[in-house]
Amino acid sequence: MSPKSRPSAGPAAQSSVKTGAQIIVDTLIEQGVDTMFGYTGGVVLPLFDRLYDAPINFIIPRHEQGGCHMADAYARASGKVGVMLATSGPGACNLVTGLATAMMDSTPMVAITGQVRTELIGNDAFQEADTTGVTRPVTKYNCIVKDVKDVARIFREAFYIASTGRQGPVLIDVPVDVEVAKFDTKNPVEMELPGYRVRTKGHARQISTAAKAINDSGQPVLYVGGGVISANAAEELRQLADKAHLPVTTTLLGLGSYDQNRPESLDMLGMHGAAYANYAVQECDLLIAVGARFDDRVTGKLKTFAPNAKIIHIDIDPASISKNVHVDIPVVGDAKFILPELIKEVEHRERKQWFKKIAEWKKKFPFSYDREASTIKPQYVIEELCRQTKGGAIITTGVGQNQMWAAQFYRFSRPRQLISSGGLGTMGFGLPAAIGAQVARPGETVIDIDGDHSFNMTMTELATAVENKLPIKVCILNNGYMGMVRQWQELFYNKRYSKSYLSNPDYATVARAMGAVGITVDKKADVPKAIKQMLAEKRPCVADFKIEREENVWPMVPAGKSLDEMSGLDILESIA
Ligand SMILES: Cc1ncc(C[n+]2csc(CCOP(=O)(O)OP(=O)(O)O)c2C)c(N)n1
Ligand SMILES: [Mg+2]
Repeated sequence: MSPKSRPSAGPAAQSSVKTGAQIIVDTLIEQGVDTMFGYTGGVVLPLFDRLYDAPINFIIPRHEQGGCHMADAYARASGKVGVMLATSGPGACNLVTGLATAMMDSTPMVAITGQVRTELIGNDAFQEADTTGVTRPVTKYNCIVKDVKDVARIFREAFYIASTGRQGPVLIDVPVDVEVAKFDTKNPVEMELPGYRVRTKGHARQISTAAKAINDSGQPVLYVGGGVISANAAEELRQLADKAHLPVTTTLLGLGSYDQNRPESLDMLGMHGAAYANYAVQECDLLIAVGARFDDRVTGKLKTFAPNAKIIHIDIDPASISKNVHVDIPVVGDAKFILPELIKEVEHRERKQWFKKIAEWKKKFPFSYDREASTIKPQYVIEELCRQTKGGAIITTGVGQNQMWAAQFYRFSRPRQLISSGGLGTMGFGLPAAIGAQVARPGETVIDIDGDHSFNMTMTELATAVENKLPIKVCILNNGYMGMVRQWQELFYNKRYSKSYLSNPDYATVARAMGAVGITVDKKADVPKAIKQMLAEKRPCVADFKIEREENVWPMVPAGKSLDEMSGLDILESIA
């Protein structure tokens, strides 16, 4: 039915007496929501009825997990709160992976779930699941609304909690009788969060202590995480690095917070990070962590992590301080406020010896691969993508080797440019994330660099991209294998490739069947023109690159080893 022929909402929409469903929609609009994702079902019908003519762009995924990843990526790409709506029971349960993904990567999201009637809760009613129980560990906060008078307050609180402090997903469960109950909304409502405190400004003395440590350091490293991007503090970070003259390494989620084309960039650190970043961290005398949480993929063996370094940790989340690594100078607060204060007190230092050492490591161990190979190397596909998009595309990824190669070989220069599941490592994130990012940033080129098996998990969402006319590009680095698992089996299980191979469909045919463009690329010489065609397509486009099947990601810090105990350096050195 066209919007013009829709039956009107009627005079009830004008009155201050409103249903819970109408209050929810009004609160969403008040919170600035103009786009949301959701899937219908019995107990959310009153809410969907109110959304019928609401001024909200509504995207329907093919599976609630996909919708949750879309809302997550929409938030990461836009800086706004992502909103996802699902029905009770199976719909709500399908959100769990998406919520856990958002939780681990601190994405601001509000998930709304319908629930069975209040009087039926606990009765094993049809499509009943204990949604707040199931999602408690994977949300920053969740609650069930039991009374219509609380709807507006709880929804405002949800947006506030999701988007302040260490951001994260909040879930509100709404029984269907609360959606239809009426309430007079003429009195204003206030949030009631007496126990929720957010520290924004850092402690002045701690900031001065940090500045002194930076000024005194001969071999510092700035170690930056996704928190700098969430805080919209990339510009302040650049100014700090510039003024104090600091080399900068980032985590996977921190990529884009600092322009990788700048000479001070050490690129990504950690398990598959740059050798020069890992060596610099191991040899530094001062590690300045900003919005990063010392994840095990970053630190390697904790006991020997940055053994000579004094550690400064700037973070909004007090619970992250000294959680994994002992911190000498903690500064709790928002990087957006703290970095300008720090900049005032730091001084320029030449650090000639230190930068010389770093330049030597960079020269000796760059990210590299066999450029002369006759097969399609995945790294070549990504380098060519980066070249043709001039490093300007928004990149989403699957999980596995594809994700690590994307991080190593695309050059990120601005925040919110890489959208990847870091903490949870969720295969199937890439395609729905590309959709969410493209919805958030309509004019930009959005490319999902995916693994074949990651793509298999949520490829049904290609239909969502087609339906919404989103010109996303999907580059499948198709090695047939669950490549990262195969790599571990090669290195640690004597090449016993147990259950890490599955046959795949012909992706170009799948894409065409869904109304997208499909391209198969099986010759190295065809890579540039296939990418050119893909970038020119107005419709969603899937390019299936049949890559070298047993390529490995180097370097690699084997689990439990120190950051400087990298494998594969001999390979990098020999082809550098
Ligand atoms: C949902 C989910 N299930 C299982 C895993 C474990 N896992 C990590 S990487 C990987 C293989 C990924 O294969 P593919 O998407 O083809 O990427 P490749 O490594 O080949 O680039 C698996 C199974 C995961 N990360 N997520
Ligand atoms: Mg694969």
